[in-house]
Amino acid sequence: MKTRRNFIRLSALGTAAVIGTPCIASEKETPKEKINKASVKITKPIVVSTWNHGIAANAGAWKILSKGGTALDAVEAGVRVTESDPEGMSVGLGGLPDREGIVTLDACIMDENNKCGAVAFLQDIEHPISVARKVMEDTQHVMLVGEGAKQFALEKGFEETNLLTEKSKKAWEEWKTESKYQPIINSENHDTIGLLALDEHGNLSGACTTSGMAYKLHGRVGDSPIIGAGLFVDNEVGAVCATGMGEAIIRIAGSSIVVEMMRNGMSPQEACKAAVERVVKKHQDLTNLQVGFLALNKNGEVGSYSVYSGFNYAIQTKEQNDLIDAGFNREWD
Ligand code: SD4
Repeated sequence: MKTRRNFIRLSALGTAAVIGTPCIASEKETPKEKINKASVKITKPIVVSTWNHGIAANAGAWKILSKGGTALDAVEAGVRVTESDPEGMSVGLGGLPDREGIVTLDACIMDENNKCGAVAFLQDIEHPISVARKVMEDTQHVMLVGEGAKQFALEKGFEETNLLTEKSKKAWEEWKTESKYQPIINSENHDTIGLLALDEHGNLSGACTTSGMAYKLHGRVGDSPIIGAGLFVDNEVGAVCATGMGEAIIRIAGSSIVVEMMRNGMSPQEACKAAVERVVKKHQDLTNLQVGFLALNKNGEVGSYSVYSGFNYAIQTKEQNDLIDAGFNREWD
């Protein structure tokens, strides 16, 4: 991971993309007052998303945001681009399978009204994010999994698709011979897309979708479909998504604590950094334990931080279309 990504490096450790004018707030203000202050220049619309594939995903979201569309429509459209890309081996079509050679997908979506939907362990459906949205909009539930999720998708008109491409199948076959069928967790085999948007109307939404950790045990579900872990949105405060080793993100309720820390006055960057420090504190063995958070607050301020160097995110506004390095706690050994 250290060497394979090309970055536009804006600054060293602790990079924050503060697009709006930061507010100068008095000690007495509540966090809500601080972020809603009239003097703050809010940057909107804005879309941010994880990793290099975020550039194409943002472009998909931007088509909607730039025409005054909603953040919810934008986040769904954005990550659908990644889900359909057969070259991306960690999301949707072309995603690396589990150790049985089966592609299983996790996704969730959350809007400005705290409505949310999720699917986990879903198979043979190219757009889990759209199934998650249907769960949110057409049912009284938040999450459907496995066979039930697939059945629901088929009933809603989604088509069955073989998601295992030749390339991914070949990678899995090579992995099987070399790894003796042991799941490997490392930084090279997982790159979820999490995408957050603030629309022209000032509303936030987020989406997160993945094929999860490559060669995982059959049945394993990561953080990405879990509201509060892989994604959390509170329209009064901000939106957060996570990437990396899902187990570590779930253990600290990752995305929800970043939102809470922003609610209590931290900037997106400070909150992502604090959550990463919590991950580091709670895990004695940090071998290959990459976790990254990406946060967007109500003012259009962005922050991102990871355990190890190498995490980056894409940002698109009227003025900007870039890939930016996240801050990080340590270099890879
Ligand atoms: C998971 N968090 O399944 C996902 C994988 C990931 O970047 O984010 N990769 O654990």
